[in-house]
Amino acid sequence: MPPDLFPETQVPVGLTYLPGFALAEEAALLDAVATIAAAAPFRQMATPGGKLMSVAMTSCGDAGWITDRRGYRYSTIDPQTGAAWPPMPAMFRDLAMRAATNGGFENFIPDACLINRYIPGAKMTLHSDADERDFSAPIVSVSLGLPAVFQWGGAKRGDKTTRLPLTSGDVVVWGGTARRHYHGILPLRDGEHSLTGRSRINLTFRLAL
Ligand code: MD3
Ligand code: FE
Repeated sequence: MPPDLFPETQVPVGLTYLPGFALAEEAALLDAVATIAAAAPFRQMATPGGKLMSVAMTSCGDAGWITDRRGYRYSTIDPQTGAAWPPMPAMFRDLAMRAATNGGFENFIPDACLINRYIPGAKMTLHSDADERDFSAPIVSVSLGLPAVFQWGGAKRGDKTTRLPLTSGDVVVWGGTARRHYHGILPLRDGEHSLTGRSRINLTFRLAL
């Protein structure tokens, strides 16, 4: 194919931004997060390098994402409680599936939801999500509470990054090439949100197992 017919900038990356897609469900989603956290508390985990992450995490569904000195991985058991993760609420799965369909992924059925909690100053350094079994499935993210600045890189860690503000109710479907891109969250700015107070909650729906 002549390259000028399909320049790099027009290659479909598989990223679909749905601003405000979850706005009507904000309060119900946060209620469900509180129920999940009552059974599987938010916790700051250590990276394999031994550093405590600034983001507190929990999970629901068939598997949860964990990290410790042995590495990053999915586990069907919450190591903190010794029990299975709380089940994924039907409204979580429904929202993720509706968003995925909007992004062109009609058969996405997530089996895991990682729940991240940021307080002012908390951040997520540039990384690529690589612990899932099947990269052809998208990841659906839902932002709740305080706004954050998302950092969007390329296929390699050193690639140049751009910034995208994410506010409460925003949903993004990350599929195709976008699925392997480096990304992160800049240190959260202090503020007050009517439903979450001084915090941001992010849900990511994944096909992990
Ligand atoms: C692009 N979370 O949990 S959500 C993560 O806001 C994570 O808590 C951030 O990165 C947060 O792994 C960003 C947006 C996001 C999530 C997963 C992705 C973007 C992604 C996976 C692949 C590509
Ligand atoms: Fe990520």
